[in-house]
Amino acid sequence: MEMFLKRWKNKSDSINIADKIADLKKLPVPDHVAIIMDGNGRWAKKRALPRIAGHHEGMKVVKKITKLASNLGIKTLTVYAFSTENWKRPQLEVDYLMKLPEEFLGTFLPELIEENVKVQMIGQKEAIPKHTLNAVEKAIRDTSENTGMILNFALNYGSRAEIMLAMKEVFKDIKNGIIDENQLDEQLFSNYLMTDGLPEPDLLIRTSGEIRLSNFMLWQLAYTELWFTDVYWPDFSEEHLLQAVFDFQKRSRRYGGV
Ligand code: V07
Repeated sequence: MEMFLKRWKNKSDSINIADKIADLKKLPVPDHVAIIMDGNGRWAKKRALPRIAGHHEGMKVVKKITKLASNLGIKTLTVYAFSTENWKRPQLEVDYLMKLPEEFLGTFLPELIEENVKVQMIGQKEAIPKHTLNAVEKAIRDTSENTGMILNFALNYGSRAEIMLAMKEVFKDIKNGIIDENQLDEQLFSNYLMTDGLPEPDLLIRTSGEIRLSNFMLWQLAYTELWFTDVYWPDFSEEHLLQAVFDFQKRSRRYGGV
């Protein structure tokens, strides 16, 4: 009996979600969604688990949300996996985090290829351990011909560092006569950012009740709709993403109506 109820519940849940996806697709969905996946440590603490248990649970949620985003027709999903500030965490926690890309891709890369997802990354590669970078770069190579959703990992990413690096490249190109300083405008400058080629996010989601940007995509978020929830990232469900997209469409209708 319990088994039957559980199966029935799951079935009705998924029908419900399929209906919601179909409904949301009747209106424009955001092309680019960016997510600050906060609250993994707090999720673990609440359950008296080690912080790494929260990170591991959070990684599983990335897989679930990637699949849904792809099904919704979102063209780019950027997820903030590791900030330049995160190096300050205890060494063992950093070591664990740096194994997550390998674990994620070890089980999920075949599915990403199957789903036609293209993996990319933004962030400074230099400080990332070789074993981590090798796994990420293999995923980027193996999916480079894919034409579906771009899954963009922000890994060792910080927005001010990104802007400073861009500025230095601009100076270098001006000095070497590759560009003229009179040519420099917002459009040309944005080509020097790590997000070159990607549209700016239409929707930013941040979990876990923090109402800040925390050095994430400062340039790119200038016109982005912001959506916050108190839910910890490991508790973020399909319903939450559907709600965020629904709210985004509601706002677009309000401002879009002439
Ligand atoms: C990380 C899980 C999600 C919550 C935030 C912190 C912990 C997926 C990746 C990943 C990164 C690159 C890649 C494939 C997967 C990841 C880190 C942390 C460092 F190519 N989740 N996740 N990387 N968390």
